[in-house]
Amino acid sequence: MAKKPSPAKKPAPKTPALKKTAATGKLPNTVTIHDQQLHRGKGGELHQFAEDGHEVLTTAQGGPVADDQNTLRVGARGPAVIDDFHFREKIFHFDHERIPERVVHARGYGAHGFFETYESLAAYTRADLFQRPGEKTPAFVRFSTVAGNKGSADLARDVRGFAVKLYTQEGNWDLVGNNIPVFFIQDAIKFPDIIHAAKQEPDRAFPQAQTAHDNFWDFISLTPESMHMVMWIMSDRAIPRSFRFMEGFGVHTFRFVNDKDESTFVKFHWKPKLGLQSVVWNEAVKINGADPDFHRRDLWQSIQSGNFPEWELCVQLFDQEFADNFDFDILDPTKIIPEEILPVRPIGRLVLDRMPDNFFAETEQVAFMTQNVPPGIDFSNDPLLQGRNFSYLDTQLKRLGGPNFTHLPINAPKCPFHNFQQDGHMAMRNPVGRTNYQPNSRNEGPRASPVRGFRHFPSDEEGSKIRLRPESFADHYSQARQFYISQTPPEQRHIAMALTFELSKVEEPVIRERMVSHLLNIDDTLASTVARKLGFQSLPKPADAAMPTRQDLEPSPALSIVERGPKRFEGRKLGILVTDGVDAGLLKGLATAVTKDGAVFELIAPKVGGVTASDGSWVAAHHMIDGGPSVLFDAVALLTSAAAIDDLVEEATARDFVADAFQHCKFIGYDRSALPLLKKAGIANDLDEGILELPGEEGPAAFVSRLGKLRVWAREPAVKLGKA
Ligand code: HDD
Repeated sequence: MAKKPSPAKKPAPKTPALKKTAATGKLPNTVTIHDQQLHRGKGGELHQFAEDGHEVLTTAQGGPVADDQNTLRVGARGPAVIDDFHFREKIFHFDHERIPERVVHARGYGAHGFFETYESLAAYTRADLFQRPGEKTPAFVRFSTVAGNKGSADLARDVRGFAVKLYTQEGNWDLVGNNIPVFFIQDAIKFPDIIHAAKQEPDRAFPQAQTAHDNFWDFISLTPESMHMVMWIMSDRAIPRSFRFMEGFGVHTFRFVNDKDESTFVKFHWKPKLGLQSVVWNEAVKINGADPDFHRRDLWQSIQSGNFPEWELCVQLFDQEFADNFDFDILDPTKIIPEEILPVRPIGRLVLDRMPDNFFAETEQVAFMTQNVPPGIDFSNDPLLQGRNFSYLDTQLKRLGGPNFTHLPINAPKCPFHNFQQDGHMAMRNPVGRTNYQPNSRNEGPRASPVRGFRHFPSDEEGSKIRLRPESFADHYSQARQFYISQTPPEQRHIAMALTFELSKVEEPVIRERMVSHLLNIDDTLASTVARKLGFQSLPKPADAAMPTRQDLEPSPALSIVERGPKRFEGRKLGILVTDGVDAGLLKGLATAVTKDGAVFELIAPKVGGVTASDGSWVAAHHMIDGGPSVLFDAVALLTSAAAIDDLVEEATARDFVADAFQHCKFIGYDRSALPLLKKAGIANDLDEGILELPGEEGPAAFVSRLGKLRVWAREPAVKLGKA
């Protein structure tokens, strides 16, 4: 029989000392209740403390809780009883923790920062944030992948969302862009189709966060307008090294409108200060296993360590005459204007310097909407943009549960705002007073202002009401080709490899064939390489094209990541594999050189506790080898010792560490004692210009200065992976 627990000792009830002090007439700052001296907060509230000094745990209603670990039951082994209101509330709240994840861009990560204006753009726009040089506007940015669910891995091959909320003095401006300047479709009515096709297939619910499946390529191969976007997502742009090394694009053509109601077309670009960088596919696959939060961790670590990521906002400005003479329709979101034709102009910088206090409250609940624009920024007739302006409000209502999502601090404007909206679920800002309408004869409340308010650009529009794609949107291949021929040879190889991989996962041969027929309209070599790698016996006929592919478009080097890479190792991470007996001087020299270049390093050792260096000092490690594979680093160094190398060579993960760094074309610095490891990894006979002995003649600084190139692409054709 269960033993009856002895009743808890009750403290003797005491009368609280709540007398007002005679001198001030105020309540005293402390009150004694149940033998405890309680302090009053500013609002007169009493702070209760548990016996160990922590604040007392309470229910959501504020009631102090005596036991949070045992449900109320009859006897020690008996049934639970219904009057356990504390358990009921705790489990009720837990059961309701989730809100619907975003239908696209579910997995994301955000940070706070500011935007700083370089110069007045008053000639082009009346938007307040662009009037004064040096003006700082608070910002929140959310990066995301598109197709995967909230818990998917960061290195999916996918478009990255780049959504920026600027809390301007004239309300929030949301520039909801991507890291790719074009889109799959030209008309918003096709959005549900492309997204259904890209996400996991509905009967089997896989594959997750991948486009490598039949539904996606079926849709794409039947949608020629996607071909330009396909080139981008099969390029390394879709596997960025980090959010910090990505460009962002507003994609659509927008308008700037000035005080005189004159309009200038504008395209927005975000350029990362540290240059562009991506990983290779084999690396991405391994990162997803080693650290599915690789991009999150990178942003977190860089901001927490004070290395604030930064982008310049650049614009391409043009008038109607340019638009009329440009090769393609500026309303078509599957087209770019090459920077070589219309240079970008930097107009300000975005700095991310603070992580959210709470992921859910901020990153999850932030609600971006393309229709959030301040006076001075307006839309073009891009049919994709117009559809987006209609769609985003719905999704926020669904996700956040009611019309008052703008009351959430992350979504509320930071400028004064006044209107007559009231009530609704969870209204947290409630109007006071009698007058909740206008016009009113009490002279109360805010008024609309034709001068200060948003005036839609009064463009002249006319035409019949029809469902018709314009002729000017009909060229689907020319810019796809231009993108492809603008890439360096390794980047072109990666596109062919990506297409081959994705199509190899397609089960229906007819889809593969249809895709290759489109590639024939883009580039013959690309098409035949993919066909050969897929094992085609012969090439299909080129796809029917509404317009022939233009061969006269010049390559645009601005489209290449390699061409736009950094010159320095700044902002990157070196992985240093160390063993007992590591040369203490060399390690110190390397660490100093890396830090001096604005980069960071992490140490990987056989045991995470660390190693004893040559001078007897203890060096703590960040990772054990199994937990710190080389895919997590931009370059690696092998600082071993003759005494420890034999054991290290026996570690399969140590061999992988080196072999992966090699096949991913990374720089490898090594202490002479590490040669047996290079041999075991099968690369001792392939020492190229990226594999450097340390300390080397000029010392570690010279090694670090080489790392700015990031990869040794010349090695790639020698690695099996890269063979075309
Ligand atoms: Fe979208 C989210 C970017 C076309 C409908 N979109 C969403 C996010 C980004 C983009 C970055 C995530 C925002 C966040 O972090 O919360 N979307 C784009 C770009 C597009 C685009 C660059 C083409 C140029 N989107 C697009 C179309 C539609 C939508 C054509 C519908 C007509 N997008 C949505 C949405 C989402 C969304 C369903 C899901 C979650 C959300 O809005 O807040 O409404």
